[in-house]
Amino acid sequence: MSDLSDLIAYSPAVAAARRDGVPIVALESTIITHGLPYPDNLETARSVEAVIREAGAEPATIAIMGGHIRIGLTETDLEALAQAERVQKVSRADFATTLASGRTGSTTVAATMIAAHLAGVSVFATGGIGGVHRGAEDTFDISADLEELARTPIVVVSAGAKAILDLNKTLEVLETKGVPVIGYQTDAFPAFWSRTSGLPVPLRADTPEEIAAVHAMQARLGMPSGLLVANPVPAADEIPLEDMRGYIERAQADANAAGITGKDVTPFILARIADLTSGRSVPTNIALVRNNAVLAGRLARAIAERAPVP
Ligand code: PSU
Ligand code: MN
Repeated sequence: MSDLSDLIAYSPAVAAARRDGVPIVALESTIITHGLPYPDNLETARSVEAVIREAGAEPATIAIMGGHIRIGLTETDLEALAQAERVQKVSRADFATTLASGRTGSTTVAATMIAAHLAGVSVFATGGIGGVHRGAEDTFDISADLEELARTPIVVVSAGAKAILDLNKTLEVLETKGVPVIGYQTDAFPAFWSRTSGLPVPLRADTPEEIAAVHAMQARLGMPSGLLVANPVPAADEIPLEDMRGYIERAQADANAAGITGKDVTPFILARIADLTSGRSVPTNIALVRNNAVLAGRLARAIAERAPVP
């Protein structure tokens, strides 16, 4: 690949971590601009960065700003992003356009994977990935996150896919595309706010070292795909699926009635669920992201401690 160093801008903290060999964990920014309301979004971004540092790694929140792929944001950047309105939500399809235009874009799971890979970061913590939407047989609405997992070798730590999706179809597509889906200390595929979706998870690991070994083996085999780690929300923070089901159906029906389509669907439904649950879903969302960040920090260390892939 051509030299991209003029396009990539590391924050001072991330540049220092690279110099000192501290493992780095990527974080997305769409969750800040489109996933959570202000000021919960800013508080979450800060606390997620803090737990990664506690785990002995350096957080790198990723965004596109001023014609640069920003790897790591300063406190001032984070504050600006958390309060900004009408920020572009960037996936693979609009990555180049946003970068070329000089506008600000927040990165989805797919775009964060692209940026992390360009920056040599292999572990990424998020809340939940995008997937196959309910009714996709009519709308064809399938998140670009799934395609990215098939083609970019990043370990993505999630609480599964958002329960607003068709989780069964999401798992089917991941299998078709050759993406390992590994339950962390669980045999059930988690459903974001809930510890279990009732669906089995295809693979299981009980330690970060096991996951690091799978990542290394995929690299050795020249397999291009990423790896999805499904880490259930802590029991103390979960909202059981039975409680969520009604809210999800209502939010989906509201989205349909309001004629919401395309990339607005996910943010609309998440905001609607926050309203319908009177904010109860938001603390759970924050707890699961923090929980994923802790595991991602441990994973980044486990990967760094392995002998480099020949
Ligand atoms: N998880 C959250 N909130 C979010 C998202 C994930 O808790 O806002 C974002 C992620 O950035 C994910 C995106 O990549 O939603 C998926 O959007 P779409 O379905 O349009 O691909
Ligand atoms: Mn979509």
